[in-house]
Amino acid sequence: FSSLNLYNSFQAHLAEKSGTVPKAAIKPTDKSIGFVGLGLMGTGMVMNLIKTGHNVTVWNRTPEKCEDIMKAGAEKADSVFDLVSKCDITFSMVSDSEALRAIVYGEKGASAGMTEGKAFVDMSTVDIGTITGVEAAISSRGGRFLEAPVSGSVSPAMEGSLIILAAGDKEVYDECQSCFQAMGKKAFFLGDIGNGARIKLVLNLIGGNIMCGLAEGMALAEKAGLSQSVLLEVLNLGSLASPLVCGKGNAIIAGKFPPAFPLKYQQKDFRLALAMADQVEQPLPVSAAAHEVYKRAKNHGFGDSDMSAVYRSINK
Ligand code: NA7
Repeated sequence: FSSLNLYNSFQAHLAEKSGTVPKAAIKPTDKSIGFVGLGLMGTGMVMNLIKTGHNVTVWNRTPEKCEDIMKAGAEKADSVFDLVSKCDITFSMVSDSEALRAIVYGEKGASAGMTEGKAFVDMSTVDIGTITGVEAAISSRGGRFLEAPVSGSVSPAMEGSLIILAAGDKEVYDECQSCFQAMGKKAFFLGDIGNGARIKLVLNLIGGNIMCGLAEGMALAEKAGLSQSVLLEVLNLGSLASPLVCGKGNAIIAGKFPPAFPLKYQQKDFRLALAMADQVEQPLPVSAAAHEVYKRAKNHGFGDSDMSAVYRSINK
């Protein structure tokens, strides 16, 4: 029994415990897969699809970003229309609602390329109105639609350990299983369209609030002459320990904020979550204040830095 066998059986045991499928055991669907959006998230996600044997074609607005992916084995399409026409299932991972509308509508867009039975799966974080509009546009052409936003930032996208929050067409969800196993560690089916976006916004609202609290605490510690390193060590040993507190706390101490989750997207998600709260008449006074903190940080020029750069505009 070699150590590699032991490792693989350990991985399989871990996977069984956590409900995930080990990457080597994934049986890729024979459907042709399209992918739009080779940004920070999309690049890792596509690489994991390719590595697990999926047949992938890509399109990105800035075509140069397709080059490395093509070297890894993907084909390239000339437009979103071309991509959707060639593929059975097309995924998208673009920046925001506006970007999703830009790739779906219009004569070179995804809805124009839809025919009976094809599927479109959006994995971006967008507002609920945009998701329901896109679903209607895809369905009106005979296509099937699933929303599948993700929990997790760049590292989980690279590792294939995202958490996938899907809603909409259950049949498409089932057909996407090998892709979701490649990109994530667990996928949830949440029922009606909009529920994926809703839970994603709630999650990011919680994460953004925790980040603000951590940044204020770290700033207060420094102003009070306390060691931020000791504070973080204490946090990491106690009930508040989490990958977020540890990772973002270290970023604050190092003074380096490379984008794992860009601050501009954290601010966008606060905006969308506050709009959702308004619709269901849920007051969110703490989140409304935190949103202002992110808006100010964006105005201070930290939009493209990681969300933890909110510390910079708090500790002035
Ligand atoms: P990035 O790294 O900012 O990448 C955004 C992607 O979206 C990138 O491929 C962009 O193309 C694409 N994009 C943006 N606007 C458009 C328009 N108008 N048309 C077509 N394509 C567009 O974002 P992340 O990967 O970090 O995040 C993606 C999502 O996950 C987002 O919803 C987050 O909230 C969570 P480009 O390369 O700039 O030409």
